[in-house]
Amino acid sequence: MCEKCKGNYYITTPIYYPSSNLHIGHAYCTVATDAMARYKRLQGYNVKFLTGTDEHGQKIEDKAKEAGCTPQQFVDNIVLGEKGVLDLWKLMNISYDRFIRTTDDYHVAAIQKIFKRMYDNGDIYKGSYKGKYCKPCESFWTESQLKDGKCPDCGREVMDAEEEAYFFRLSKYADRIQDLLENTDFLEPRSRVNEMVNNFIKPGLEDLCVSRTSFTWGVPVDFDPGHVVYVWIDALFNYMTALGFENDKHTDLADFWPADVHFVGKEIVRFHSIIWPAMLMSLNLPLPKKVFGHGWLNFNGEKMSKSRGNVVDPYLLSERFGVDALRFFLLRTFPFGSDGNFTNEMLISTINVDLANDLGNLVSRTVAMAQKYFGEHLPAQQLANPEMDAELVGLVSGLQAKYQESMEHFAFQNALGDIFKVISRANKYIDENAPWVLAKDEANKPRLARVLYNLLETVRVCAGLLTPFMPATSAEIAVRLGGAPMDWDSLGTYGLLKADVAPVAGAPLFPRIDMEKELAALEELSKANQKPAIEIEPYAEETVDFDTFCKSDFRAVKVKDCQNVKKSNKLLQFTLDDGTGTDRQILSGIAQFYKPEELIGKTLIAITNLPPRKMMGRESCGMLISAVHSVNGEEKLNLIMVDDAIPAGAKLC
Ligand code: ME8
Repeated sequence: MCEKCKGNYYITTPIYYPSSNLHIGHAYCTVATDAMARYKRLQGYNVKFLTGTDEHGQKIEDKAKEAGCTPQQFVDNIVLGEKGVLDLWKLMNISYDRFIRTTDDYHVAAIQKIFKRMYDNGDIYKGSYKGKYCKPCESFWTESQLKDGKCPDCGREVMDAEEEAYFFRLSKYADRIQDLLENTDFLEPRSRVNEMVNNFIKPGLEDLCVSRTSFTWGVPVDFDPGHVVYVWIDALFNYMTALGFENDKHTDLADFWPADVHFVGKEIVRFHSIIWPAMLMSLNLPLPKKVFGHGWLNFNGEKMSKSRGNVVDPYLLSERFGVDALRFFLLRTFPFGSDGNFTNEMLISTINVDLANDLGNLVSRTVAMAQKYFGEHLPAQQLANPEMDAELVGLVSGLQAKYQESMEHFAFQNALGDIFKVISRANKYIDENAPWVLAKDEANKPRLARVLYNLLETVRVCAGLLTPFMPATSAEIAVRLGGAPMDWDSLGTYGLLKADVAPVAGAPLFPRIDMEKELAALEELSKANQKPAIEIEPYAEETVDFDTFCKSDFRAVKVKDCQNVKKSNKLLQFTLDDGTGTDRQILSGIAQFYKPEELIGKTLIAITNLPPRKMMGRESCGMLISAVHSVNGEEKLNLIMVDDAIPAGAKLC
């Protein structure tokens, strides 16, 4: 630790599943962690901010298979590829100090040692697992833990699972965990403690299944081939392997463990507040000082999910509104511990009200007036008016302490709320003191200079305290204030801006947005960006030998007539010219996709040597060939239509 530092501070985000590109919900936690890390650095702490990706597990293996690549190629693309995880954190100005990937060699080797240590100390033992498995969550559940027979975390269907597996003696640690949760501040907010104790500990903690044999994309259990380590063990220990636990790649474990805080979303609090401390207890390791479970962002009242097509794209939003505005909005609007509802209207209105009107106007009016009335710099001769100034000066002087109190409790919304109260008060102070009236009389110049100084000093302190949230904006404001000091100590003292400050004008920091036009533009963009989810039928696994295939007689047929079949919603009855001179009748269950009249005259393909079948009392001699797929879960069907120049009866071969 350096001599000047206040101490070391270790903060982490969850490591993200690179199963698809990240959305604004993921960015929410990372932006919050970044704000906290920057705040601690501003205070003078030696900060280690860890983030990364959690790359193993069946979900990734399945997705890679679907994409036709190896799991490693699949995750590499989402982590390192264009607009991938690393690009996103760069765009969002995330100041992480270390990025871990659970596929990193040093982490894999460390997890093997950790697993073996718990096996050797008797906390991991071999048994057989029978239960329910939620594939998307990669979680095993007992019957009693299910909610209405479904996964209690995500509400999706679970499947039966049985396999030989290793177990971790979680039950052994139940009392110690309950004590930790109930009698310390380990887990916050407090409401999450009740949730954990009542839903998981009181019903009885069962031993945890910690290995899998049903897939291979994971850390192999080196002493028992065929088993891979449960992805949550692999994932949770990232917080320590990234510092050098059980590896030589890093060497800062002694400096930074135990972590000061893990920020995690509410659905993974269970893993972090029960399983994680139990495993650390098993290895006699110090526990992290705190786990904070933040809420979820919904979009227009619905859960953000790719399948619902409502995922908010951080790239698009940053491009249109700027990264700082987006970062600010996320932490200004939603209390960190609770769920929030993201809407584009709220985003635009926050930018217009707080950033364009309040902050942006304060900066540009103050700088413009200083330049207009005094030219290059303010005169040092200034006249205070305690009666007029006391309230604003008092608010600015006390701001840092209030802000610190909120930041220490991760109450970002309150910290920002306090800053913006001061900004509003400063705008009111302009109206009360009417600099444009003071400017009319030369004798009032010292008073005018002090009014402008008070405003510039207010801007300095507010902008300085905004640094963790809007780093680029704060840096720009420091320039506009002629290189004003914004270090932590200076932000707690009123009057450190030089009296003869030379402010610098610039373009509006946050131009006002036309709400209606912007909403319409976003709507258009989101439509254009929404890729339909197309699903195709799985390919047949069984092969057909060539001679059998050749027996199928495919022919071009022309539709002479087509009718709905009475009392059937599905069937169409076709009268077809098949080139033989005798009409052929085929019935086809495609009435929901076509109106009979639109098919008359078309040339289709039929397989003609199927045995005749009766449908609704009518004979069908063959089958029409069509292509099927589904879009966003809706079934689609297209008859195969060919060039009308192909004569009826032409054989396909
Ligand atoms: O859970 N609003 O990864 P993940 C707020 N790999 N937060 C959200 C959100 C939303 N709409 N959607 C997701 C994992 N998150 C594990 C973590 S840590 C050892 C392993 C948050 O990519 C979610 O709550 O599914 C979680 O904290 C984080 O994004 C990563 O989610």
